Amino acid sequence: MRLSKTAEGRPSAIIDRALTLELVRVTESAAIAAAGWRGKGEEMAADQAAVQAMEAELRNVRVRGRIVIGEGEEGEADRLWVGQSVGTGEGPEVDIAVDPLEGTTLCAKNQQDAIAVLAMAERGGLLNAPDVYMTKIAIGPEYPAGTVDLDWPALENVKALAAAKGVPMTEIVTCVLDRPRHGALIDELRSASIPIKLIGDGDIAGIIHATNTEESGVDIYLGSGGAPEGVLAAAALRCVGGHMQGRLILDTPEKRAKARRMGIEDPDRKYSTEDMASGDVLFAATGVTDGSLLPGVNLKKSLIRTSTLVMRSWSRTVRWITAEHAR
Ligand code: VTB
Repeated sequence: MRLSKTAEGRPSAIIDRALTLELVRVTESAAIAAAGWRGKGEEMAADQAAVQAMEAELRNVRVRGRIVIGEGEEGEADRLWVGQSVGTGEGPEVDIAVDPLEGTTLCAKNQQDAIAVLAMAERGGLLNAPDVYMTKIAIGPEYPAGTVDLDWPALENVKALAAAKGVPMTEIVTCVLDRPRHGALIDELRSASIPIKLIGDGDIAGIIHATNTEESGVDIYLGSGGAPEGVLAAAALRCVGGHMQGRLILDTPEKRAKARRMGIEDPDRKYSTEDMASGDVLFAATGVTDGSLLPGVNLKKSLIRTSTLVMRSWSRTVRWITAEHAR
């Protein structure tokens, strides 16, 4: 993955860099728990195992943490609900977004790219997004801001990106979640022979790939996915660079009311990466199944090997940590 040496802002006095390793332990633990459920067709059980392990490991992290993206609202989820306090209760006040098992279906079917994910920021640094859909667009850091726009038609974005990259439109690889709701988008792209990498789940990885074209082959991410995943992807992009925009899809009065309860005043707001994840941000993801982003948990006879990507926005440090855990 490319590194930009132009760190933004200042090192946070709040977030201690030693916390990065603490976060690795948290996502490792969730991934190992979920790995026991790979290929067993039990999405709920896999998710519950990851949630339980992540919550338990978070208790050891020296922060006064508050979950802002979690498993549901208080009363809806038993663990890692929005508003839940986590951490030892000492140390910095931080906000935490979690997806203990991103891609439960991928894990249940033992398919590529299930990951355990967590992001941490200073209090107030992560958008408190309701569990609704979000339309998203993302490209890499090598393009100037404004190269593409969420409000332009898909083909216009592909055209603008092709011009900026200096290649024909038909060489711009788009990444889209394979869903019936994307029928019109897919038809539009196909009508101009634009290649589409259709993914079954896992748009956090899809968005990260769009920022890392040389390795992933993906130029742009388009379409709608979960809003919580959108905030987690924005946290990742603050660390690796890239441009992302998102807008919540609040198409019913219930969803708008829920968003309002969560502090969202303007239901039509177009969010930038910074609007979704600001200040100093840490991001960690551990592979559950083998994938394009990370190898999965490797259960060996006497040890368990995990692979984790952990990064920090201030320093733009990207670490790939392979760990061996005794069984
Ligand atoms: C995406 C994807 C997730 O949900 O956000 C998607 O990243 C959106 O919801 O892995 P739908 O499945 O309803 O389209 C997942 O696929 C599952 O959480």
